[in-house]
Parts: sequence; C-alpha cells; structure tokens
Amino acid sequence: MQLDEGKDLNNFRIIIIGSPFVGKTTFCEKLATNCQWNLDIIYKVGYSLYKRDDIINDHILKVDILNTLGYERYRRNMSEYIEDCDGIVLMYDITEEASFDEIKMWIDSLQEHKQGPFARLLLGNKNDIDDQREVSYEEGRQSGEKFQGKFLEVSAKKSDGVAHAYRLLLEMILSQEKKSMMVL
Ligand SMILES: Nc1nc2c(ncn2[C@@H]2O[C@H](COP(=O)(O)OP(=O)(O)OP(=O)(O)O)[C@@H](O)[C@H]2O)c(=O)[nH]1
Ligand SMILES: [Mg+2]
Repeated sequence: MQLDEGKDLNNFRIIIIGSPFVGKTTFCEKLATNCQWNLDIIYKVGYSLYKRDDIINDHILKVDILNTLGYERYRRNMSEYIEDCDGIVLMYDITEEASFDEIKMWIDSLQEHKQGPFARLLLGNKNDIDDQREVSYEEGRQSGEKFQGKFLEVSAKKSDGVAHAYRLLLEMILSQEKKSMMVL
C-alpha cells in the first residue's frame, strides 16, 4: 500500500503498563507534545487513550496508545486490549525495585497468555536520577532479553530517549509479519 491522500491508514494499538508512579503518563504526555500532526486524547476512568498519526517509512500510521493506571483495581478491563494490541510497553522506575519486580511478573504472565506476534519494549524510566538507582542497567537488559523485546533506559521527565523509544516500537510493529504484509 502506498501513502495516498490519507486513505490507506493502518491502525496500531499499543498499551503501556507499569506500577503506579513509574512515569507512564509523563511518557505519554511527552509523546503528545512532540506530535506534530493529528492528536486526540480521550480520558476515561482508569485509563487515557492517546490517538496520534505518524508517518514512518512513507506510511501513515494511526496509533492508539492506551495509558493505563498502575493500580490493581483498574486492571480488570485491560485483558481484552492486551489480547488485541500490536505492541506492549512495560515500564518500571529504575529507582524503585518493587516496580521492577512487578514488571518481571508481567513478563512471565505475557509469555504465558498473550498470543501472536507483538512488539515488546521494556523501559527503565527516571534514569536522570541515577544516584537513587535501585535496579542496575544489566538487570533491566536481562529482563528485556527474557521478554524477547528491546530494552532502553529513558527519562520521560527530561524527554530523554522518549522519541527514540516510540520510533523503535513503531518499527518493531511494522516489521511484524502480519503488519508488514499490509504496509511494506
Ligand atoms: N525524576 C524523574 N521523575 C519522573 C520521570 N517520569 C515521571 N516522573 C515523576 O514521577 C511521578 C509519577 O509520574 P506519572 O507519569 O504520573 O506516573 P504514572 O506511571 O502515570 O502513575 P499512575 O498513573 O499513578 O500509574 C511524577 O511526579 C513525575 O513527575 C523521570 O523520567 N524522571
Ligand atoms: Mg498515569
């Protein structure tokens, strides 16, 4: 498919998961502010949905990013979205070991329950406050490997690595076979 006056749009669904306070909303807000084109944000109880259009490799992508709340009680309705989504971002806070432990549980659970190809990105956030670090880069890297995805440390607050992480995720989604058959 070719870029054709906005007609051939490809819908990608991404979900961001992580403990409370790790920086998911800050990350999404940075994505929203550096979006040069269409952007809608829909706020609901328990989640917000960022809808943005991107051009990558000459293709228009319509991307829905579901920003979840970290609290357990909001998790109930996530499973359907997780089942259908094209990309999952797991985020922990490098200064909070408990948030990393939770991500390790998510990795095990996704390996067991999530079907089909999907892009996987593990983000260690808040690397601007390295002096408070509780999770080493190496531990993050190893979990990224276990997740069979990419691993990056970022600072959502300073917007450091945010655009790169997002681009990487879209490229991973595009290179998945089911999508690449449609758009590449
Ligand atoms: N130092 C630092 N602080 C950050 C960073 N990202 C987020 N924060 C701060 O961490 C706190 C929590 O950030 P949020 O983005 O609200 O976290 P969240 O993951 O959306 O939290 P819930 O919605 O409660 O699950 C805020 O005070 C942010 O300013 C970062 O990269 N570095
Ligand atoms: Mg939030």
